[in-house]
Amino acid sequence: MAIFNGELTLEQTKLLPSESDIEFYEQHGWYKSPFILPEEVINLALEGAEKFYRGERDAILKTKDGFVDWTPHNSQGLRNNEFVSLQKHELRQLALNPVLGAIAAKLTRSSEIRLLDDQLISKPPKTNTPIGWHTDRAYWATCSSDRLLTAWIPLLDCDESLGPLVVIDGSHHWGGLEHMRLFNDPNLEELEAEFVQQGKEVVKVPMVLKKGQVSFHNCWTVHGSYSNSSNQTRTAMSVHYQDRENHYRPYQDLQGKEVHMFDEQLCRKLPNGDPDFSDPDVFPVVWSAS
Ligand SMILES: O=C(O)CCC(=O)C(=O)O
Repeated sequence: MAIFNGELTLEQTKLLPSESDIEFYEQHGWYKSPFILPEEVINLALEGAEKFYRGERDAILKTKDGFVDWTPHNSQGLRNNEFVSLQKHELRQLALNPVLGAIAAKLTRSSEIRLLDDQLISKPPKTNTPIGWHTDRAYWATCSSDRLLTAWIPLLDCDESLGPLVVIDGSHHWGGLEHMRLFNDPNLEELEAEFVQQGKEVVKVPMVLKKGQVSFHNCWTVHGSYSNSSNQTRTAMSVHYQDRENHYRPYQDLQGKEVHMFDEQLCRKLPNGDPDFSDPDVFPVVWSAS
């Protein structure tokens, strides 16, 4: 599939985070952008998402399991499909949009941003579709970097009734979140009560965004989302990015079992046998300062 990449226009450059926005991100663990994606860019992605849900693919992943891949045979609730940018070109164009890469580079003070992974997530109207509190970093334990981050891109105006992404302000500073792989745990209130008991301040910030705005969160920021109680389908793409220095490291869970990301099966290997997190076929550069 062709890779979409390019220079930013002067207008786009003006929309990048300022130094005080970057400091805000560092302090709070999240950032809401202004309008950065034109309507036609989002509409194209939405078209791609609809085709994807109808079963159309432009490319097939070389591994069949180890990743979440909703099909119409699964529940009619939450839809979650991983690494859709490797499978549908309209979604690839969104994931590799250089404006997103440039913002990610600014926020993490990085000289280069590569794709790490992505998810297409959809919540049908009026469905019980919460996503449990988790940190993305816990799922990417075999990454060496703490500068990984996610762009959450709703494909429509998203108010609280649609169940947008919710982040816990400042939680990326909490520590002890290495094993928080609770995406599928719907008991948000229970875990919140535990956080409070542990003396943590739980300030929840819903990412209420208009179509064309994007939120970014740090890989250690605790986040999840509530059900969609509206009459509309809430479709969003989460694009996960890595900085130039990120590379593979071995990692074990609390029981001593090796933890892996399925992405490791997709990419080429380094001479020492480790997965190469800079393989351009899987983890292309989205933005580079050079
Ligand atoms: O779409 C959602 O509600 C959650 C997405 C998410 O977990 C993420 O962007 O990392």
